[in-house]
Amino acid sequence: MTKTIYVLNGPNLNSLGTREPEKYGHSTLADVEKLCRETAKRFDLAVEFRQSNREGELIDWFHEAKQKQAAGIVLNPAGYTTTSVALLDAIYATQLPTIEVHITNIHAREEFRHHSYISKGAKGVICGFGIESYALGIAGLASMIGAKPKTTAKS
Ligand code: DHK
Repeated sequence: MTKTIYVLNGPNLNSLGTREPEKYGHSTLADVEKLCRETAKRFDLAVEFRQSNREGELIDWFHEAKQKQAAGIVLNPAGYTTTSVALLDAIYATQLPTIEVHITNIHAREEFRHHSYISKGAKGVICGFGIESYALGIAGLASMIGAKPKTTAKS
C-alpha cells in the first residue's frame, strides 16, 4: 500500500522566489511542491504538501497526519525553528518520524538562527542545499521508513 508523507512549510515560505532571493533562491513554493512530488514518487510515496503562516495550523497538521496514519513528516519550520516549543511538542506527541529541512545553511547565518527547538525531536536535519534540501529530506525519510526507490528498467 502506498504510504503518505506530509511536507509542511512554515511562515513566509509562501513568498519563496521573491523573498530575499540572494539567500533563498528564485524557486517558488510551487517549484518546491513539484520537486517533492517527483522525489516522493521515486519511492512510491504520496505527498500532502502544505504551507502556513500560523503555528497552530502547522501543529494541527501534525495531529491530522497522525490520525491519518501518515508515515512521516518533512518540516521546514522556517521562523518557528528558533521559537516553537509547541511544534517540538507536536513531534513528541505524535511520534511521527520528522525530518527538519532548511533551504539555507542556518549555521552560517545570524547566531539567533543556530538554535533549533525542532532538532531536539527531529530524526534528521538537512540544511544548506537550496530547495534540494527537501528532496534530500524525503530520500532520508524514505530510507528511514523502509520505502525503497522504484527500480527503473535499464535500456
Ligand atoms: C527559512 C526561514 O524562513 C528562516 O526563518 C530560517 C529557513 C531558515 C530556510 O533556510 O529554509 O532561519
